[in-house]
Amino acid sequence: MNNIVSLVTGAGGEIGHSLIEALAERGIPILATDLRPLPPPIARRCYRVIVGDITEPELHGQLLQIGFRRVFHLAAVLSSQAEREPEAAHRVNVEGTLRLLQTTHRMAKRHGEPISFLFPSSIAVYGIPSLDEKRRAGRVREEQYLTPMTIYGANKLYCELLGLYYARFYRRLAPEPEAGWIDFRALRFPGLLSAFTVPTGGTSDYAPEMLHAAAQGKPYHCFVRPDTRIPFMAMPDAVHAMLLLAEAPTSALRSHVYNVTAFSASAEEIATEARRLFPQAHITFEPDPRRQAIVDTWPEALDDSAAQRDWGWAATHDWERTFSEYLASNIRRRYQRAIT
Ligand code: AKB
Repeated sequence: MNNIVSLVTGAGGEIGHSLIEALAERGIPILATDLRPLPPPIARRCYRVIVGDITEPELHGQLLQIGFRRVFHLAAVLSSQAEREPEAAHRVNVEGTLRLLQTTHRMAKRHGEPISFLFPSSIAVYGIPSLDEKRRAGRVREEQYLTPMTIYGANKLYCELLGLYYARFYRRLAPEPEAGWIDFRALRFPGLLSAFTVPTGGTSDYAPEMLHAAAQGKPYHCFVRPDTRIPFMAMPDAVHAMLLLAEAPTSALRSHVYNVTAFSASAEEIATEARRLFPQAHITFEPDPRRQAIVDTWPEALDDSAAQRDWGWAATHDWERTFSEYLASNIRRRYQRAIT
C-alpha cells in the first residue's frame, strides 16, 4: 500500500496516534483530519492535516480536492460520552460516517477503482441480556447478540450495515464490475490498551486509566466491579489488525465485519497486574451503575476465528507480552520522562 494516500479521520484520538506512526514508518503518505489541531509530533508524520468537523461539507470539499485512495475512519464519540450526549454522538458517529462514505464514493468514481474503507467497530455492537447469559455465552461470534443497549453500539452496528449497503449499492451501479466502489471492511475491537495515550469517553477505559494512574502513583477508583470481564487487546495489535485487514485481498474475505481479540481479563486481574508492575498503585473499586450496566452487556470473550481463517489474523501480544513487555516499560518511561 506504499504511496497510496491514506485518509485517517479522528487522527488525534487513541488509535490515530498509533496508526499514524505505523503508516508513516511504512512510508505511506497520510492525509489526517481531526476536530482539533494534532500534537506536533503526530502532525509532522502527515503529508497534510485538515482541522475540521467530519459532519461539515467544507471538510469534505477539502478532502476531495486533496484526494486519497484508502480510508481509516476513526472519528467517533465513544460509549460513555455518547450516553451523555446521544444526539451529538449520532451526528458524529452516523452522519459523519454517511458523509464520508459519500465522499469516498465520489473519490472512487473519480479514480475508476475501488477504495478500501476501514471502519473500526466495537464489542459495543453486542448486547447480552443478563450476566448469567454473558457467562454462558463465552466466546461470541459476529452474528450473535446484535442488540446493543447503548447509542454508541447502535451507531456502530448501523454504520457496519451502512458501509456494506454503500459498497453493494454503488457496485451494482458501476458501469464495469471493478470501477469505482467502496471496499468496506469493519473490525470489531475489544477494549484497547495503549502505553502512550489515555482514552476519553469510553467504557472500557477503566483498564488503561488504572494502569496509567498506577504508574504515576495516583489513586484510582475503578468504575466497574472487580469481576467485570471483557476482552482486550494491546494497541500495537489493533494497528496490526487494521493494516492486515486493509491489505487482505478482496477475494479472501467472506465477510465485511470481523471480530478481533487478544485475551479476556477481569477488572480485578488487571488491578492485580497493575499492583505487581507498579507497587505504588492505589486502586479501589467504586462501581458506577450506568457504566457497569454497559459493560455487563458486552461479551466476556470474542470468537475471532473468521479473521484467522480469512486474512491470517493472530494477536501478537498475549497477556504476558502486553503487560510485562509493552505496557510496563513504555508507561514507566512515559511518566519518568514527565517527572524528570
Ligand atoms: C468504548 O469503551 O466505548 C470503546 C469501545 C469498547 O468501543 N473503547
